[in-house]
Amino acid sequence: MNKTEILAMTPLKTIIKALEDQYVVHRFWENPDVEKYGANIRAIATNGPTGVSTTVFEKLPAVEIISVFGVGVDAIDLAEAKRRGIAVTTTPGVLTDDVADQALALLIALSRQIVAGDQFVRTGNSAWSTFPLTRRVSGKKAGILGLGGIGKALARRLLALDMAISYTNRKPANVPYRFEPNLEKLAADSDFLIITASGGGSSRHLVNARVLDALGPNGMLVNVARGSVVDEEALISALENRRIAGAGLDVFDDESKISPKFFTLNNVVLAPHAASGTVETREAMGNLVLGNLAAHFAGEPLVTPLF
Ligand code: 8YV
Repeated sequence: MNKTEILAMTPLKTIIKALEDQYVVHRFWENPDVEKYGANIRAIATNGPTGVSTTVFEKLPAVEIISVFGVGVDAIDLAEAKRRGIAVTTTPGVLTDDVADQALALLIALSRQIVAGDQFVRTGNSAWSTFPLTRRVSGKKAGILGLGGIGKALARRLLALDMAISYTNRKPANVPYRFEPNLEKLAADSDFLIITASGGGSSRHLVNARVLDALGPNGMLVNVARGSVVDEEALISALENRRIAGAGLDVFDDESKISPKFFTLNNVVLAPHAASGTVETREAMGNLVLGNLAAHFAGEPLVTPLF
């Protein structure tokens, strides 16, 4: 029997071999000319930030399923997928703890200047040399933007640090934290503003210059969600002019070419969109991508369908 043809949008390093064992895998990043081979593609495998562009999507008339290696679906035209009766699956649950861990790690690294301290020691300073004082984390006020599974997992971690937790969300959740519907007010009342909201049109540039000014010169921003939630120009200006104290960023506006302006700032801690990037989680995510594709082509119920 001929192998089913699928399209991988990005290298998906941990599962590409398994995919290639079972399917004819067209590698979009090496061969983006989908007109030439798109007619027989029955599935798309992609990750959260890459999704699939509308122009590629419309050149794939036979697609039945999009299996996402991640939870974000902001880079996929979901309405069009629904209209065409295409199933979409993600990898919910398995990355929640890692992303919450990364948010906490960035928050502490930023506030306690862990990266600068490492550089300080590596460049020959003794432990008795004077390193600038940092800012306490425990007992501070945290504002969480987006209280889904990841936001809640983060809140649990922050409770262990005796933080007072408030959040902005589309609607109040059944949690013992303070709901603040106004993001500017949340920022004004927070030492740390942490973004765990979904990306996409409805959250685009929610964190703008006004919100950053409300966070203020002692406030710090952490983003493990999507670069698009923040107005990046406004953020860079606020960081350059010390209108906020600092930012810990795992995500950026253009992740294929991160703005070099960040590299000259000493009040940022940067990570390469690595929040879900542990061996354990990437293995679990890969298994879900493979499992969803296998279930679909076996005519069985999908493991983790979005729809
Ligand atoms: C990426 C993510 O999928 O889940 C998401 O939406 O952004 C990440 O987990 C992961 O980095 C793979 O590229």
